[in-house]
Amino acid sequence: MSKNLLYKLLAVLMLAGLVLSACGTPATQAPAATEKPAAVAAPFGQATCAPNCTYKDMTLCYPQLGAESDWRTANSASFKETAASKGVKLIFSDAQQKQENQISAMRACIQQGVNVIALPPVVETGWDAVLQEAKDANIPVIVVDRSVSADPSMYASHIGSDMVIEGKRSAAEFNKLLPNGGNILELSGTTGSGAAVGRAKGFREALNANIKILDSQTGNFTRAEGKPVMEAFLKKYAGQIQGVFFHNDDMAIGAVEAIKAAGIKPGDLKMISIDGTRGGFQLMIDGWLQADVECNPLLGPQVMDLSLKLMNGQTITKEALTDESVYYPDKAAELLPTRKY
Ligand code: GYE
Repeated sequence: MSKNLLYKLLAVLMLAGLVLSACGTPATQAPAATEKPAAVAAPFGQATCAPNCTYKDMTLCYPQLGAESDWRTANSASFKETAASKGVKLIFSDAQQKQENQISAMRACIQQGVNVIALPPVVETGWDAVLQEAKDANIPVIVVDRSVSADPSMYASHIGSDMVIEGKRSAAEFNKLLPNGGNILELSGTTGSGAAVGRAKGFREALNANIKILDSQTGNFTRAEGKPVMEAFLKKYAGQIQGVFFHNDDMAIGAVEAIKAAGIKPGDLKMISIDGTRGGFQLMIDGWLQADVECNPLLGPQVMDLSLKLMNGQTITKEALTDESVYYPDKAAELLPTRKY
């Protein structure tokens, strides 16, 4: 082969190499044909039966906070009865008003792999860690009744009453009952609970400036604690008060025992309470309460409806507050037989 021919052959080979490498795909880039489409994440909390899950597929955890009041008893019954009628498997526990018990009950439910946790938080703070654990396990949490201070991204929804409005409604009643002002006392609910915090806030925001709250003590939402708190109040403020505000009917019922024992007659003190239980209605009929601000505990059906939506991958409302009103003595006897709690 002549030198000339060799050069020509080499030049052709080099050109072919150049063309090939220009058409080829660089080694660092994977061929497009073998790329897999990115996996689309299922909506948070969606169950494997989605989109056809029914109530019978549902395991719902309800770590109830306690059994401190008639409101709470009705709330527990609402969950148990609704679950039984719909065929929902309900994991129910009673934390006896202790946050640590609610947290352990939640952890047991996470371990079991329930579909949804509905949490009625005894207090507002201290839920971040367990809410994160539920999130990591793909278990949505619906906050029920009282609120939590955690960031709303930590839970799926909050269903319950507007506690601030309940406080404002209570204040509006005192404004009407004591138009010339006066001194009142407050028996508040469990310290740090969303119900007590919200009611106290709304009450103070709407109370006329000429009505003074001389003192505020917790009765923990129970009859048992309402009575001694009222006894102590009556000793300390005898003759100085015109009214008492109760954060719930059970404390009012306990306190009325102390008030009766002190020889005070119905109507001598203006009294407003919250819940609208049968016990509260009876206090209105007997002349002790001048109004009872409604707080509805029958949340079972709504929570289970939202839980099913979550299981089926649907989006749900972030906050659902119940429509409520105020009851007065004039209709109390007529309405009492119709009361469900
Ligand atoms: O008013 C009270 C109960 O959180 C709304 O808790 C609930 C309150 C209710 O013990 O009776």
